[in-house]
Amino acid sequence: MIEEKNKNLIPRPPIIVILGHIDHGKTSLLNALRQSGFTAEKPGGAITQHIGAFEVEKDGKKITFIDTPGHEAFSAMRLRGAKVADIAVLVIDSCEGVKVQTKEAIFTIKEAKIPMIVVLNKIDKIEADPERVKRELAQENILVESMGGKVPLVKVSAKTGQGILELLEIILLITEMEDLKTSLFETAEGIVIESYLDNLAGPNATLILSKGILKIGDIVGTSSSVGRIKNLEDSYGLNIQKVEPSTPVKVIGFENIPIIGDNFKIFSSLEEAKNFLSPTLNILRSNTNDPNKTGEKVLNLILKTDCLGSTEAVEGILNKLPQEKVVLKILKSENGEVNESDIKLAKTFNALILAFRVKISQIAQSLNERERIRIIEFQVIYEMVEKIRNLMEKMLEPETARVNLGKLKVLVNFLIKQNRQIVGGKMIEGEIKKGVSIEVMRNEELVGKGRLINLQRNKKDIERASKGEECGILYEGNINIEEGDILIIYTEERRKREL
Ligand SMILES: Nc1nc2c(ncn2[C@@H]2O[C@H](COP(=O)(O)OP(=O)(O)OP(=O)(O)O)[C@@H](O)[C@H]2O)c(=O)[nH]1
Ligand SMILES: [Mg+2]
Repeated sequence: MIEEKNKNLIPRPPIIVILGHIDHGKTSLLNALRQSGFTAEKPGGAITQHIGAFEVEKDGKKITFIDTPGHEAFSAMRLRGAKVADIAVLVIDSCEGVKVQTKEAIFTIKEAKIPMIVVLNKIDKIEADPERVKRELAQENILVESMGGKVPLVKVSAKTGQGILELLEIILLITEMEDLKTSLFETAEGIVIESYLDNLAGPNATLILSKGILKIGDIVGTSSSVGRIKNLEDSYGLNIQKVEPSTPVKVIGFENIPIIGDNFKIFSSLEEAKNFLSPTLNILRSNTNDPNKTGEKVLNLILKTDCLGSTEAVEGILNKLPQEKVVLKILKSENGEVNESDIKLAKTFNALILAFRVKISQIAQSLNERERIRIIEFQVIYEMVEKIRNLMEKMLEPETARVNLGKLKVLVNFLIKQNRQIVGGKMIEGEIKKGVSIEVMRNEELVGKGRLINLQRNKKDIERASKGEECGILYEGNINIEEGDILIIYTEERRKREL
């Protein structure tokens, strides 16, 4: 029986996950690997905020690459990438060396128990110091081949193309050793790599099959969504009729966006697929009422994002903000453009709308001309986080900090007119300057408070007077100042409170 089954097994292309610290050149490397002239999803240098899957062909052999973001907020995406992959490529900037997310990636790769290839990128730069990076890797218990270890290392420049062929060859070599097999005769199943809501085409998902063949017209289901496949698109944007294991494919036909990381299967009917839907799904999305959040003030938020991966990252990073003083409450978190009901909800709960990589619908825009709900549109996660942090800090009462500047001994009171007086005196400590507040001390007791209106010497305005100097002041306050009084000069600064 087993033998019979084995006969059906055929080799399948390897799935390679590209991991590494932010900006170390993962997406650039992938572009270089594709070397096909196709423009990538994002220009080099922009922060990757999505997982991307692409297929590359070398000597007639297919290889699937999964690009992951290096920003700290996306650890869940990196983890998922490593879970579906057969081999990991750890990209390290040869000038920067091992960084926080490099270490995280090493941990993730070890957890996934998959072979690793170290790529030292940006080798074209004069600051490149591969030997230092190798030593840093050794400290993380990664011994590369030239250091007597087993982990292959390739020096690469995504910019010039140096080392790219060598990397492809190493990948194919490891693939042969891994002996990756699949069957085309079993019912198709696999994993959801990415999903998002396209305003025109509807729910959109990128899938990778582990076995079987997926065709247009098939009924697919995950624990979160079902649908009949209307369209299949390969990683070059070309429409295809069917797809085999390991090749990433964009699928249109799901009734709503499936959760990324979910497994999918083929069903014989929509009813059967719907039975597979998880009844506990909503629990997953209601993570906002954390009892640990105790702050006395609340900032209500409505979160609109382009895909579930973004939702997860944005929620994750918002939850990391300190919330002892101001609590962030996410009223609703959803994929898709900002719509009329978001504006209405925001109005009811005095909420702020965060729009991450999504548009605002026409109707919502015109409604908002009247409602004037604050909508923050953003493309880059950490810029948004700083904005929210600022808004939270603005909600806190400012702290006033008192700074004592000096003391003046009153020698004479020239004139009293209502609550204003002209007083002459000598600075016995520190200094006095315009804009200060004044406390009046008599026999070491506080008898009154006021402020400085003007400062003069010899009837001319001056900016300041220091210890030992005499000056005349125009004082406004609630007490008649007498000869011999000591005036305490101080300022009160209002400081923004921190979270
Ligand atoms: N000189 C040089 N610059 C490179 C090389 N590879 C990438 N870069 C530059 O490094 C910057 C970051 O490159 P990306 O490919 O966006 O880096 P990334 O690792 O995908 O970044 P995230 O996805 O945000 O984690 C860009 O400005 C690239 O042009 C290289 O081999 N040589
Ligand atoms: Mg990138």
